Amino acid sequence: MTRALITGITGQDGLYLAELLLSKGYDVYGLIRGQNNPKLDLVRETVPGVKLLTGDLTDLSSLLRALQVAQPDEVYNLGAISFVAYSWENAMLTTDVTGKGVLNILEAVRLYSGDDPTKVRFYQASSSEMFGKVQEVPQRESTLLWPRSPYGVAKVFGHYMTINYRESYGMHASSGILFNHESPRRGYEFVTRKVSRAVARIKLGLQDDIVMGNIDAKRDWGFAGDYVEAMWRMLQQDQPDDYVVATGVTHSIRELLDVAFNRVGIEDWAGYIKQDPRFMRPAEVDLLIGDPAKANDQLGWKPKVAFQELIEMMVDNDLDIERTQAGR
Ligand code: NDP
Ligand code: GDR
Repeated sequence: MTRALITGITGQDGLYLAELLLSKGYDVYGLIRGQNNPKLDLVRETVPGVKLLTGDLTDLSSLLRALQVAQPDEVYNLGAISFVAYSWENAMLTTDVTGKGVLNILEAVRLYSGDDPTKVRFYQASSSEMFGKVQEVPQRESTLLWPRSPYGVAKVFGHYMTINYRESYGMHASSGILFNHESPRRGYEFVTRKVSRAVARIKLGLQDDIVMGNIDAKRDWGFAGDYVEAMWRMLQQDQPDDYVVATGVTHSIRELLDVAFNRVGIEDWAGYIKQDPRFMRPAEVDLLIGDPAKANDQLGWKPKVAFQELIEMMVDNDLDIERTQAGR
């Protein structure tokens, strides 16, 4: 039985990846932090087959202990402070977790692996946010990185550290440069989920408007359930490598608003939107669009869920949640 350890098990991707690996017959371990993590029950209910271990990416010894218990063949490092806006207000914490945390887990895996650097296959959750002020359209594996946020800078550190451990020690370490991916499990702080919930609440008469930041930014949005499949495929390759994972299609936040409001029968949404500098970023990433050709060719990976279907799925899910809560 293949054994896997996932950091970030309480997050959107951790849950989808755990479901995927369990469905493939893996023995799955998840790293959970804190002495009373509020998401513990959610993980236990969603993926009851996962064995939970306590640990934190800032604590090297906790990572070593987790590796010794899990004895994994594959490690997926999904743990991070992942909200870009938050990273300006907590730049050092973001650096410690999202940046240095990668070094900690790479070092833990190296020490755990002893004389066999390929004993464990390692996946690093890199991000399109590393492209920041984009130097090429669309963005591919070779595009120059130009991060625009403390989060993006921390991810660049983790990305290059992963490459460095591969080149220095011969580790089977791969980095997935994933573009935005969403789902009904997305955190409410991210723009798609903020919009899907607010639109559901407006439709049900529970909310009057949505206060937004920059609605002209463009993102290449895919479905998280599709993207975890690409992570797994990377670790099944004979050779470790880096891959862009994206749909190759970009949409503005205005288009996101169009699809979400149309789903509940509202065509003219302008009157429901307020803008507030509070949600504007000190440096914005204006346009992201990925070229997934390498992942298509080498991993045989293709996204299945397109933008409109994704947003409609999220709005429908939030309508159900809000209706249930309002009925209580
Ligand atoms: P989430 O924000 O949903 O999940 C982040 C996870 O990291 C949570 O489980 C969180 O645990 C955990 N975490 C936070 N701090 C620590 C720490 N100090 N030690 C260990 N774990 C910690 O993110 P996603 O699931 O959306 O993303 C997964 C990964 O992929 C992240 O690294 C993210 O940066 C990256 N990524 C995401 C993209 C996306 O569009 N979703 C795109 C590209 C990259 P807790 O619940 O305890 O806070
Ligand atoms: P992003 O996602 O920063 O791309 O990072 P987010 O959904 O937070 O923002 C996308 C774009 O929407 C604009 N925006 C708003 N964003 C939020 N959150 N709230 C608002 O009210 C709002 N109004 C406009 C933003 O300015 C931005 O342009 C996500 C995270 O999952 C990262 O961890 C991951 O690495 C990248 O995607 C790829």
